[in-house]
Order: sequence, then C-alpha cells, then structure tokens
Amino acid sequence: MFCYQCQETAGCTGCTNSGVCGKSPELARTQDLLIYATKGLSIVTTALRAQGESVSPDVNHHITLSLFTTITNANFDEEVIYQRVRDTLKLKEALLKKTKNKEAMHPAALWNGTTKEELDSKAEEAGVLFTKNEDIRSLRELIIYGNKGLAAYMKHANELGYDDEAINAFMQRALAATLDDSLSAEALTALTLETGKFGVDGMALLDTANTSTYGNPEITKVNIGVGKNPGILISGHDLKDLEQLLEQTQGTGIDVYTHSEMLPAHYYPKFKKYSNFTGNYGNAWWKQKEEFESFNGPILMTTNCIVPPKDSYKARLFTTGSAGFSGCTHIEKDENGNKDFSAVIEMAKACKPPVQIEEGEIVGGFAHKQVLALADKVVDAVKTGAIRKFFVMAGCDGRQKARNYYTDFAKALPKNTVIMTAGCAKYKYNKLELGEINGIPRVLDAGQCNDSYSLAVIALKLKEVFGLDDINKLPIAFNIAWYEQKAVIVLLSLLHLGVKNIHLGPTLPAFLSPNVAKILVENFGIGGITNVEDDLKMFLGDE
Ligand code: FSO
Ligand code: SF4
Repeated sequence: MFCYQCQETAGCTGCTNSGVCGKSPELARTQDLLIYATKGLSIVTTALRAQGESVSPDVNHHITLSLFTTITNANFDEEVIYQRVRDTLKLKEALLKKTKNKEAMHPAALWNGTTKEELDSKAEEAGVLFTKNEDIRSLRELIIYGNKGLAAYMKHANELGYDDEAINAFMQRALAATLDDSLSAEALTALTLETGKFGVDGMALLDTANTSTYGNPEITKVNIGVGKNPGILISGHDLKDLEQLLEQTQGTGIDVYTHSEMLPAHYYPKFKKYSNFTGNYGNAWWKQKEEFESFNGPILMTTNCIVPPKDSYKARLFTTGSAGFSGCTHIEKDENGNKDFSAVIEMAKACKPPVQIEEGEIVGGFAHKQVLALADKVVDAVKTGAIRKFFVMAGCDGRQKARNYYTDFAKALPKNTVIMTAGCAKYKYNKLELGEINGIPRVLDAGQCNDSYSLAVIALKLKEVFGLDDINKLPIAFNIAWYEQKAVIVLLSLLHLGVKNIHLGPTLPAFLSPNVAKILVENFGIGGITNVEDDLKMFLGDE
C-alpha cells in the first residue's frame, strides 16, 4: 500500500505497511480501486456532457459519496468499498454505451470486472505511485484530495436537497484530468486553483443549505456536563442525520449529545426546540477511545473521523452515510430517503447514563450572520486598538503531540487578539477561558470545518467596511491546522479568495513535492510553523 493523503502519514512521507489511521493494506488497495473506477466513470460522464447530454443526479451523487467514502477515517469496511467499485463499474458500463469515440478513452473508462480477482488485478495501476513523475503525482493528488473534501461538503448539501450541476461537472472533469497524461504541470496547477474556486462555491452551497434549513447560527452556550438519562452520542458532520435522530428520540427518555464536529449543531436555532438535545460530550475525534467508553450509550458516526473501536464499545458503535466499520451496524436510508434509528434508541434504553468527564459550558455560534450583526462592535474594537489582530486558527485536531503547539499558541497570544476558529481544531483552545474584549469572546467558533467559509465571508465584509482593496491588508493572520482532505479544499478555497501567507501545520503535506511546495510558497506565501515564540513574533510583526 501507499497512502499519504493525511497529515499523520507515517514518517511524514507515506503509510506503506498499514495506515497510522488503522487502514489495512487490503482496505487501502480497495479504496485505490474505488478512486480509479470513479475516475473512469468521470471520464465517461465528462465525455457525455461534452456531447451535450445530461448526467443524472443519481450518478453525480454516487460519485460524491464514493469520494467521501475514501476520506481519511470515514469507512473501514472493505466489503462496502468493493460493492461501491462494482456499482461504479455497472453505472459506467451503462453510460459508456451512449458515448462516442470510446477508442480515444483512457483504459480506466473501458475496464470492467466483477470478481474479487478481476478487481484486485487492477490494483497496481490504481495506486498513487503509478504516476512516476513526482510533481505530476503531487498535483494530481492535490486535485483529488481537494475534490474529496469538496465531495464531502456536496454530500451534506445534497442531503438537504441542494445541488449544483456546475460543481458536479467540475469534480468529474477534474478527476478525469488526473488520468490525462497530456496535461502539463502548468495545466494541473491551474486545475488545482480552479478546484479552490469550486471549493468556495461548494462551501457557499452548503452554508445556504444549512442556514436555510436550520436557521443562522447564533451565540449559544453549550453544556459540557451530563444529565441523568441514558444518552446517544452523535458524531461526524451530517446535520440531517442529527435532525432525524432528535425527532425519533422525542418522548423516549433518551438524551442526545454531540461529539467532536457535531458540536456546532447546538448553534442552529432549529435544534434548540429539542429539550433532550443535552450538550456536547468530550473533545475532538482522536479522543474517542476513552470518551466513547465512558459515554456508556450507543454512538452514531455520521461521517469521519472514526478511530478503529475497542472491543469494549464496538457493539455500541453505529455508522451511517459515508461512515462504515466492519462488524458495526450500518443504518441505510429507506426508499423514501429516511433513516430509522430505532435500533440505536432501543440500545440506549438499556444503557447506563454517561459518566461525567467535564462540567460547565462553552460558547460558540459565531458564523458570518452573527459576527456581522456585531460588526459595529468589532470595527470599533479594531479602530480603538482594543483588538490588535485576528488569528484564523481553523482546521483539524489530531493525535500528534506536536499539535500542543496550538494550545500553547492560543495561551501565548496577547490579550488584545481574537481567535477565529472552525473545525475540530477548536478543541485545542475552546476550553481555555481566554476571556473577552469589550464583550467579544477571544475565541469565536464559527462551526464545523466547512464553516471556514463563514470566516472568509467575515474577512471579505471587514475588507469592505475598512475600505481596503486587498484582503491581506486586514489585521488577520492565518495559522491553520490540517489533518485530512476537507482541510485541503478549505486551503484551496482560501487561496482562491486571494488569502496569502497562510501558515499550515503541524507539518506540511507529504503529498506536496518540493517543486509544488515551491509554487505555493512563491505565489501564495504558504509557510509551515516553527515554535510559538518565533511564530508569534513573525505574525505580530514584532521582530
Ligand atoms: Fe475534524 Fe475529522 Fe471536520 Fe475533518 S472530525 S478532521 S477536516 O473529519 O472534517 O474537522
Ligand atoms: Fe496513512 Fe493517513 Fe492514509 Fe491513513 S489516511 S493510511 S494515516 S496517510
């Protein structure tokens, strides 16, 4: 196997024996195959569009779900991936009949197979290392990972009835292009930046889907303690799943708690009507081995990040959507698109209430509408010097000790600075009690990783208010923590919006070849992190 798609990749170069995430070589091979088959299908759909034919939403959604399924920590069930490969080939074969010029197509578009042996025999061509030139490989993977992240956000928007043919067509064109040997490094660089453009469109679509369905996030205090009832813990990012779970738990005596990236659900007005929506339990995804154990009740994973479960709670772990783990119950949609969570609820009734591991409250809900409602206060604070600088510290948390840098950085920031966050990165500093400036908390949590879009909207609005011609003239620094492929689309989107000098840690992606990294450094000022003291001086211009 060879996988280097996430920040925790072995030795900062690539996982080759097994994944640090728990991915086996067999699972890695099957995921490579699924990506290969998805590229083949994308070549066919792109050709069909060029012929003037339309591609059905079912095919588009199949492609987005396949991409999402291969994101780090989403799905560890090899059988599910094999089945998706077979389904993808079946869809492709049917569409292939309608395409002209088959002879000119890449073999990925023409290949077919059904047995495990036939599928496995393709594995070598499907892997990352099949592209020999390291710069081309780097750009191809950067495009693929960006599109995996975008696919995740599209899937959530699709669940709420929102879609965009232009984004689907782009994702498929981009995937197809990663098998086109005629494309130069320059052409692939342009496609990478174009991915950022569609990243902005995808995050904007999801923002509209979420806020139109559940209202605009508002300042909210979230309980981090526990109640006396048994509970269900829901994690991942899918708000539609949460809505259905809340509906189905009404009157059952079961409380619902969020974990990790589901925390921001508490900020949406629509979820506040559920009296059993009790609070947030625990921290970021990587702490789940301890926290799922002490929670005592069933856990529903709606997306990544899954850590391979301990036997002690594996029977209590349920998955749905893109998430999967062999041996855990997976809940599918019925023919009407609804999910039946009664098995989860019945299990909860027989479980003990959660063990309290923390107490108190945390504050969040600072997405664009809420922050812009406070714009006068914010602008005043900047003009009077009460706020010297904003630090966008969005992104992901992870296992590596080096990430304590972000806690130390937050603690060391001068008291006249404000952190703007989104994604599970927040757990490194959202319980630190960093205080307020003129009533504005020093940690403003916009929401999930996709709500980094909100931070960009806020920055663009501030640019307008201050009459600036360049977003980089604002007193905002970007010190972002990344882990998996959704962070890649967030990064590419910020680049598209013209943000420069983003610092990325705790390490730069292993999939950036020295030449590709050089392009990003020279054109966008992308940099890594060093240590808190030196970085603070650099960000504050105190050298
Ligand atoms: Fe975190 Fe995992 Fe949201 Fe990621 S829970 S790491 S970037 O899936 O998607 O922030
Ligand atoms: Fe390794 Fe990350 Fe790939 Fe898992 S997802 S195999 S940890 S690079």
